Amino acid sequence: MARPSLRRNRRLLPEPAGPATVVRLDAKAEALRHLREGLARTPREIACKYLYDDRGSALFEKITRLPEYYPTRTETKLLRERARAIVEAAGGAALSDVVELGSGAAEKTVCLLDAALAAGGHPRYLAVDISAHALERTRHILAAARPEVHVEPVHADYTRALDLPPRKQGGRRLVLFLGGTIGNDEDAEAVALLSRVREHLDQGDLLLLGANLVTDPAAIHAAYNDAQGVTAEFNKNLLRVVNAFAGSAFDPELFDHHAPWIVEKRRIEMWLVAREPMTVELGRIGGTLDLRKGDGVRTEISRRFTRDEVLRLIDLAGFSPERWIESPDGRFGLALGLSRASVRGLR
Ligand code: SAH
Ligand code: AVI
Repeated sequence: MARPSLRRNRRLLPEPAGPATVVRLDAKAEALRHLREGLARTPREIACKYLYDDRGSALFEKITRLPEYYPTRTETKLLRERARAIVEAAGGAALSDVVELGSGAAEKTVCLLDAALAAGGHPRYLAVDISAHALERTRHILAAARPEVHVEPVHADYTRALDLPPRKQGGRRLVLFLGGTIGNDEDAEAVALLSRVREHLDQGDLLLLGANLVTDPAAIHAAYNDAQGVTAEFNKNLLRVVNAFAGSAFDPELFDHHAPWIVEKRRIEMWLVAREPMTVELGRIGGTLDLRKGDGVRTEISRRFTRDEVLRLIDLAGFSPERWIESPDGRFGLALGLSRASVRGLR
């Protein structure tokens, strides 16, 4: 595959008006720079966090209900069956903060919150997500279903910074990172993120990490190539998000969804592949992107782990493995880690 030309254009961002705007513009300038760098890289890449605008979040929810998409069903069942034991290990009534990264619609979090309430606790729930739509849904669902739980939405990109409200005095914190979202990162990013999480924890606080495990490649492939084409739509929607954000002119209909299982890397990769030669105006990203027919942009990796790989990741980030819970079909695992004083880091 030949590299595309990525000609720079030096159009400037509008001048910042005041301190709050400066922060927002910094974030925007940084995002435009990342997009520019990603499209110039081999392979070309757009970060998967851009999949989740309002429409993308709604499409993801639809994916979780597809017959082919097994991870959500498998993890939900595990959590329902083991919620009591997890909450007991996390302090029972002393569990005062449940923090969830990439909370989505938080549908499966309810069973953990229920177990904490049943143990006599009154946990606050901090839902961290890049999608305002997903956070609003969470607030709605929980306000109706569990009015006794105080929900605090934290609208943030956890790859940039993780600002959490101060913890409640005296209680324990449990951080949830579910859905197998850890598999959307390479090791270095995953360890960096979990290490940042640990900075918000005291010794004895816990992390519950959900991870997709290595299983039958046909089942994995089907989960990302569903018959109804919802995943294809979810993938193409990313180009609409980038257009809206950066003023670029990608035409999603000129791309095919491609999601192969990469055996040697034990991961699905999602790509958008050009159906015909094109030159795309990149708007505020700068310049244009030349693609030939068959050229692709990678939009997500979704890894499958072994148990030992998951335990190693949490260990490197400063969590001592406490418990491993695996689905009977071996497709999904939950690692419960206890926050330690020290981080090993990835060497
Ligand atoms: N935990 C839910 C949702 C998983 S989908 C589940 O298990 O079903 C991944 C979620 O992470 C989405 O809600 C998405 O909006 C959020 N997300 C992805 N990248 C993010 C980032 N960089 N910062 C914050 N949230 C992010
Ligand atoms: C959020 N994440 C764990 C999903 C996954 O399976 O990697 C996102 C997704 N991509 C395509 N389908 C679902």
